[in-house]
Amino acid sequence: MAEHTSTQAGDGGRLQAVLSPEDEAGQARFDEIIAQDSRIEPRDWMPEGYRKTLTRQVSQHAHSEIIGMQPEANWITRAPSLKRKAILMAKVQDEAGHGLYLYSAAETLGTPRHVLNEQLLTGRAKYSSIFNYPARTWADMGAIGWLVDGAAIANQVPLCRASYGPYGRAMVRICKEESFHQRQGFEILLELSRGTAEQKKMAQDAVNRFYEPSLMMFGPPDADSPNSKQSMAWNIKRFSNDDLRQRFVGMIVEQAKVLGLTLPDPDLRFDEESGKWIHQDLNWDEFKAVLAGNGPCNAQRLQRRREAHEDGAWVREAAAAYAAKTNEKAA
Ligand code: BYC
Repeated sequence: MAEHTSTQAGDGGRLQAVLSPEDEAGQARFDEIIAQDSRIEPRDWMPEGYRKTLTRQVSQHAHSEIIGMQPEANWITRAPSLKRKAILMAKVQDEAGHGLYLYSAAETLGTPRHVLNEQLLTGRAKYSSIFNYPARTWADMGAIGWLVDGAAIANQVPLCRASYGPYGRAMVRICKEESFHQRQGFEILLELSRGTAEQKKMAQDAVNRFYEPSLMMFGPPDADSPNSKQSMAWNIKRFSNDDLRQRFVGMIVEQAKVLGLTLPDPDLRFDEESGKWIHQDLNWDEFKAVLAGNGPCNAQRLQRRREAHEDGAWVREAAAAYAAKTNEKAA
């Protein structure tokens, strides 16, 4: 483990990390597993950088699921029918479940959940930029399902093959549920698009507002993505941010036609020569502002999360008391 690692002056007087024989063997085994495209499990030796990167990505992902419940939960009481309400409630509950699988996967890397939660509540941890945009109309439930869950699927299906076992396995179930979410969003938009002129306008307006933020979910352009190269070398990420964004654009262009809606992008076209979709330049200044906490809803999302955490204190206390009692009895 890294605790055994010492440093000594190397060539030119620079300090170099020296691995203990135990670490050297661990590193060799780790490299072999990665080269075989096989899986690392929690008890396996892993480099500290790998552990850190995964803890960062998996916990950010978990936070995104939990914060991501808010824009939709906001519409449960205003869903237009009992059927829509039941479906939306099931979807929001699914997101809570995804958060739980992902926190559990992150904990296997050694950081306890209360620490991860603290990072979220104090605003130190990131979560997906998309959830800092407001859900203004019922049609936004359609646009979020179609575009946000659609982008999530495009990004997450390759993560089912992530080299870290608990993360990859959690992603399999999450992706199945995300597919249902995407379809329910598509179906909401389809119904609105085939409805009155006013309903169609509402659907188009929602797509207009969520198009660009959903493309930003894939992260910064490859040239500005500090983590991609190493994460791909470790078989955590399988495709670059731009490659996944491309796939997503190709997917929604066709689906928009079926919906009878347009994508608000005057530059959108397929370039035969490069085999790539050309889309408008995304507003990366806005993306940075959202990540820095200055998006339209950052403050509200965190405040609501803090309140929910406080409101849930009695549940945690009751669960801890029950566990203590059960342990006492067993002893
Ligand atoms: N928002 O080097 P990069 C869902 C950060 S779906 C916020 O490319 P990486 C859901 C990035 O963390 C959404 N931050 O990073 C759907 C890094 O920050 P630090 C969640 C972003 O990790 C429906 C920095 O920018 N999905 O949950 O290689 C309903 C540099 O970026 C974003 C996942 O989390 C962003 N959009 O690639 C409810 C999927 N993009 O930590 C819920 C798993 C980048 O270095 N995660 N950053 O300071 C991933 O696949 C990757 O972490 C990313 C970023 C593609 C997001």
